Amino acid sequence: MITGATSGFGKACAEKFAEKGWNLILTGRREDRLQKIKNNLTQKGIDVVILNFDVRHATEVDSAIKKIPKDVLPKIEVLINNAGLAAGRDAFQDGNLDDWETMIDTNLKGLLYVSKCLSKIMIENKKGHIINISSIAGKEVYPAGNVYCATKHAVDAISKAMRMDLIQYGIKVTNIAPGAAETEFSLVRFKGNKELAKQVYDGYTPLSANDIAEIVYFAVSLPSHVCINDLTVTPTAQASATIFNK
Ligand code: NDP
Ligand code: 8X3
Repeated sequence: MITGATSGFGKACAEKFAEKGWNLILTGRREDRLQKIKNNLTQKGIDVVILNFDVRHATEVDSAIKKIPKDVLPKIEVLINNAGLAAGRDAFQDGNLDDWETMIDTNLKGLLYVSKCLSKIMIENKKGHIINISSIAGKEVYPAGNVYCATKHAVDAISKAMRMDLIQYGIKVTNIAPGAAETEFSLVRFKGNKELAKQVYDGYTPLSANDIAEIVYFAVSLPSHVCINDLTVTPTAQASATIFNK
């Protein structure tokens, strides 16, 4: 199951896992995109369940997960908690409260709601692997990154906490912390401003969504006794959240 599969890392993970023959549960708010991805993968022989919901609302999460067909539940092996976003890049004192709520509700609370439901299914199944997509922003703080960085630090912390509590059920938890990757992320962060979004990736080669999908797939395909706890990946031209070789 991949949250936020309509774009970027989530869509690339869907394509990578499908290429390897995995059946998928794909989620997101943009139903047209989910349907298009489903049609494409179904033609390749992959079974795809799409769940159209907003991770910010616990009741929506709960009722969407209840729609997963009963025969699919025992087959759920992996949850990729990917849905997330940055909204704005303002100094703390100028922060927009709606942006703050959106990031906290999506990146932290949404991940918690989905994981609570799925961890129960994985406990029933007596196996599972939860991959949390955090960020370099969960390892470091940068100017005007404030609340986004706080939500990703929280993902880092909750990954450690989940690993401790789920260890007794043999469930793996992997935290992945990417640096700059060119997806729709910056377009969303800068609210559709294409020029500002483009500037983020000017002068160096950023990571691609496919790079992250390769890494997620690698983490999932390791033997059952091996668990990558935490993995930070940046473009070669990025040494920290703020140091780039441009
Ligand atoms: P994209 O904007 O390309 O994709 C984000 C995905 O999240 C979309 O599929 C979107 O689907 C989904 N999403 C956002 N809000 C919600 C919501 N409320 N409910 C359900 N789904 C939602 O960005 P990326 O692929 O880059 O981002 C994926 C993850 O990676 C995020 O958690 C991001 O913070 C993280 N990340 C990104 C980095 C980058 O540089 N790109 C680096 C490090 C981490 P829809 O709009 O259809 O709901
Ligand atoms: C996305 C990468 O550096 O913009 O999480 O926070 S960064």
